[in-house]
Amino acid sequence: MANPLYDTLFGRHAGQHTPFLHLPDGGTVTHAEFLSRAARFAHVLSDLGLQAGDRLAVQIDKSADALAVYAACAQAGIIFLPLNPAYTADEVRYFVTDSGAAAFVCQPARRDEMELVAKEAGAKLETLDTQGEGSLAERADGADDNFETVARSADDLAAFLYTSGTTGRSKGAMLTQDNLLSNAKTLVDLWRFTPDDVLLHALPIFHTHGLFVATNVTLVAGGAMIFLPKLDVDQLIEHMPHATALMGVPTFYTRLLDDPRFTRDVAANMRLFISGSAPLLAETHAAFEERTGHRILERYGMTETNMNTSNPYAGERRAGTVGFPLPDVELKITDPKTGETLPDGEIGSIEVRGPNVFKGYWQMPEKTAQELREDGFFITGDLGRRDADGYVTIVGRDKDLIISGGYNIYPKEVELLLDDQPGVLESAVIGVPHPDFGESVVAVLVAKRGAELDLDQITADLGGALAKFKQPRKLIVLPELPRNTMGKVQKNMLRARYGDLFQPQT
Ligand code: MCA
Ligand code: AMP
Repeated sequence: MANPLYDTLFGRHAGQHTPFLHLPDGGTVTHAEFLSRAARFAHVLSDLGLQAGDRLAVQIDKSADALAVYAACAQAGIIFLPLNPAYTADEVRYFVTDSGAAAFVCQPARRDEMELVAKEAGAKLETLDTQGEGSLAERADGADDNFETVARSADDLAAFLYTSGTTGRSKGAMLTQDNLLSNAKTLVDLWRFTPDDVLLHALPIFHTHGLFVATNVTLVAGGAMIFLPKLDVDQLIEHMPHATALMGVPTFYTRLLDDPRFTRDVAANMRLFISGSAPLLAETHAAFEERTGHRILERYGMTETNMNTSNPYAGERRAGTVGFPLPDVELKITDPKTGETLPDGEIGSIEVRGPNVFKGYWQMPEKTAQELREDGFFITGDLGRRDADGYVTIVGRDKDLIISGGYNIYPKEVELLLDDQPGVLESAVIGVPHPDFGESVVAVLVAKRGAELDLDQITADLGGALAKFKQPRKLIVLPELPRNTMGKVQKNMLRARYGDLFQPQT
């Protein structure tokens, strides 16, 4: 029976004994092996009672098995909800509960911590690690490796990805099969992926970039991946001579450039370097070309939309721009106040429409209506302009958002926790330039009258509540926050004042 996502990404490779994943230990997983593992997981999930349309939340480390669970969800019609392993139990509780997940798979080492989370959410708890251990893996070992694919249509939901909000409450972006498939097919054509491609994959697989862009594109093209657990420059340099393409956030490229062993020779077999998720500095673009002879191809996307724009494969890859709208994506620049379309060259709100645009936020009709217009245009919250020759440049954000190493941090979420700390009157969380992560988190605190702030205690408290990457790298105490005449905190003044906090001292 038809299931476009499963058939197009996975099913088409049935019976193929060619490599799909090259693992860092030298092992290889063929397409056929991968599909039988996925089928086993699909049996386990349906034996657990999960049916098409149910949500499966997973917070596990990257591995071939972890990817097979994604394929299993596609095959069984289950909505896949991946979560960053860095999230604390407090953070996870919200996602598992809000999504109404029928089951939750966590790392075996965190089972005790997550038992209560799963219980409160009414979700079954299973475990899986990177060594093929854990209750889910054990069940899969004994399951049948042939699973009858559950029929789904292109409009059915395939995944929920949670994206934080400016109000501090995360929203579950509902992505359909067609959202994912249309984008993957478009990117395969645009970036000229073929079965000969070997993608160096060092991104996490719980976000759009590593899961839907990198993995789906490779699967649609029928290529293979060198599947590394995380970014490790030693490993990138070791494996690059056997790869043809790399996708990374800008930190990948700055770290490669920081290593003198990364040379033109190391990159000689590569045909394409792609960057996204955060702005790539023009100087990184130039330094990379000088070192390797390659011009990085920068593209722009979002959790809610997959990819929206890309620099051209054959034409000029213009540094500092995110290129042109994808062939099936309409993009307009609008006045943030009136929504009127602005002429080329003017800065405004970036809005996009196309088969890539999500269905809405799970159980949040008002939020959906605020951002997704009735005519299908999605208000991205990014500010940009389009040149006369069509290149789009992102100039800033209309949303209060920090992007650190490609991870999004919504200041409001951190501020709400800081404001609850003993002695804190108010707080402002800002992003300041950081040489490695692009931006880094800084918190500015104001104490209540007569109170003495215990910054070590505050840091420790935040540590228990927030994933490490969201935690402020620095806490600063001021007598008051700068405000405009309307009483609004002027974060731009704080950003200017602390802009060189992480810059190397000369
Ligand atoms: C790790 N740490 C971080 C970050 N990552 N801190 C701030 N920002 C980060 N991004 C912390 C850890 O908690 C740890 O703290 C220390 O830094 C080192 O941890 P480690 O795991 O070794 O970090 P790393 O391997 O150096 O990771 C940095 C990284 C990684 C490679 C930049 O964060 C990464 O892979 N980022 C990619 C994220 C991504 O895929 N984004 C796409 C989202 P301590 O040492 O103190 O314990 S999708 C998206 O944005 C849209 C759709 C799009 O357009 O793609
Ligand atoms: P997320 O919500 O994690 O999907 O992050 C999406 C956001 O990342 C976008 O709204 C942009 O602000 C940012 N982003 C993605 N790609 C780029 C890029 N190439 N340049 C600048 N910002 C980007």
